[in-house]
Amino acid sequence: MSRIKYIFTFLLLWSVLAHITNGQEVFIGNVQGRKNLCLNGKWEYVLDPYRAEQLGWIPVYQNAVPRDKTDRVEYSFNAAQTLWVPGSWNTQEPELMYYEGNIWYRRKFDLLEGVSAHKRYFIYVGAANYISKVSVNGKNVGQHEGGFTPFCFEVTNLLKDKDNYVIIGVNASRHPENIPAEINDWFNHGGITRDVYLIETPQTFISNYFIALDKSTLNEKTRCITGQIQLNGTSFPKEVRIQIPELKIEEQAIVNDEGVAKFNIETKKLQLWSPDSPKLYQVNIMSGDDIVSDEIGFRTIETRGKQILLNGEPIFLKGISLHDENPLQRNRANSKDDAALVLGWAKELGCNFLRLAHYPHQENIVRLADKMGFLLWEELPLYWGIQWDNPSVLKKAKKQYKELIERDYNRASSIIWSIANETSNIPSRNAFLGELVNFVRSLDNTRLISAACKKDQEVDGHPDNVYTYNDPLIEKLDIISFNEYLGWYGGSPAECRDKSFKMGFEKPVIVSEFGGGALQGLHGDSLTRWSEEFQVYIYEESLQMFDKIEGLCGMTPWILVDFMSPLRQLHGIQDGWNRKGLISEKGAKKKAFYTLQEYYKRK
Ligand code: GCB
Repeated sequence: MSRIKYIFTFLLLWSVLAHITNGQEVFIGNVQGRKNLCLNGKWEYVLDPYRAEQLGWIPVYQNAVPRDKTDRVEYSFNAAQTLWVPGSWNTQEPELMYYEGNIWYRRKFDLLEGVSAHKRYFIYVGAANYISKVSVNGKNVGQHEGGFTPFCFEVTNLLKDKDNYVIIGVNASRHPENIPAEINDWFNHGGITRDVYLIETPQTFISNYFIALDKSTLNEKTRCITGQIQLNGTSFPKEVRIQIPELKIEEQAIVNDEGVAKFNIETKKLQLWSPDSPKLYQVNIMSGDDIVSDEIGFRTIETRGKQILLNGEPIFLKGISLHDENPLQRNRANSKDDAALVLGWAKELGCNFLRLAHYPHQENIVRLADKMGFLLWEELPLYWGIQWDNPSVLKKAKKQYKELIERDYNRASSIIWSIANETSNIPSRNAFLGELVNFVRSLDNTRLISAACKKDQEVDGHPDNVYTYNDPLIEKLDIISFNEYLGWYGGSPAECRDKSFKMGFEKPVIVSEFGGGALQGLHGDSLTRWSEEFQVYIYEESLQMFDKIEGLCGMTPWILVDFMSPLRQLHGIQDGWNRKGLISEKGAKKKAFYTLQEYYKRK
């Protein structure tokens, strides 16, 4: 072969392989709708608090076994203890309760149908907190940072028919340059906290799709569904097909050189999605021999002056805040049952809206919200102590937001992206969050953007009776949101009567947090701290105070259920739980649950 021909062949081969390389992070949407092998269950684990790997010992990911009786290998998965995946490691073994270091997990698997040369394979992890290193059959395939969003690595050339193993090293330590940073008011559940799958796809496959109602056609007889399908592979078909059987839609869309197909489809008699009527349509997407089906609802969300409009009509968001925890099991929520437990309580409370605080929750809850008719506020853990002037932190925030949007874009329930919680109005934060707002809007213009802000008085230190909101960040947001704990942190509930509100912007308002703590079963008069009666008193006064806000469009009181928090150590009362829930960690309702339920009945 001549030198030129050789180089040309090499380049060609390289460009082909560049598309199918192990270790490449690929986003695959709707994993439950794919052919997959679920790898949930018992995984063996090796504890590695001092990161022994860094000492140059045999790397754990190589899964070594002694060659003979003289050989030294100082770890073994074979006789190791096991942890459940998905699950928080902390509550599975007493000695892991406050462990935040490294744990290496191993899981063996066989491919029942054998490895196919015509297929591609990916390891998908719904979430692992906080940094994960993934290897398959002794080869590193990639690393992911961020504890709440999914990730996926290609492993096509690494698999055998039998005796495969995947090792995932998870590190849960907290650092100032992480998102979230070092201190939070929630439990830092470590480990592989969401589902793990091996996904099988054709050579060219539908990696993701973004489908929504075109809001400019809301009032037309033929409303349009608009979208984009992303293919992944080395060569693409000319067209993809989109079917919505119930609407008798069967359309084709042209695929461009990047594997992207855009479409705009006219519909007749399209029924809109709303909390009262959470209508979902089966949507099938087909490309060559790949087919993915989903259930998608169509709605619009926008603001007009001080109103929030769902499908063009003003709506009041009767909400509650949630952490992504199953309190009964002291675990990160990770299943459909976990989602059903809390959404059942929220329905009983009379809610049509939920704040999924303070980080992306499991996909099951978002999908169930679509089915049950809840509207959602979703957010990233841009919480206390973020390094606003560190460009690598901004990069991480963008990546985490992209992963969240890619996962949930097709969910009608999700209507608000919140970009931060209780951050101070300083130039570096304004620049960081300003850029993040632009980034989020550039990825998704089908939702509203907000952030839980603080009142001006918290920054200038001169509280008075008129609470003002002039944070310049609000200029870039669609909704004014703030957390307000008068009566619990400072002041007494009675002072709520003296307060009024001045908004510096003509925008709708959502009170994103308020409330106070109570130990379920502890009774006293309404001035006795931690009693259920005190919590009721705070709710009664706060609700009357917030009702005075012109443009109040909703609220998400803090919080539905008591949640684990190492910050909360008051013995006999908190014992590691933040007690602001309306329901205890054992599932018993406190009196204030009924106070809010009554208020929502009247709204
Ligand atoms: C807040 C935070 C939330 C805390 C809550 C509290 O403002 O946003 O994460 O848990 O107050 O209980 O103090």
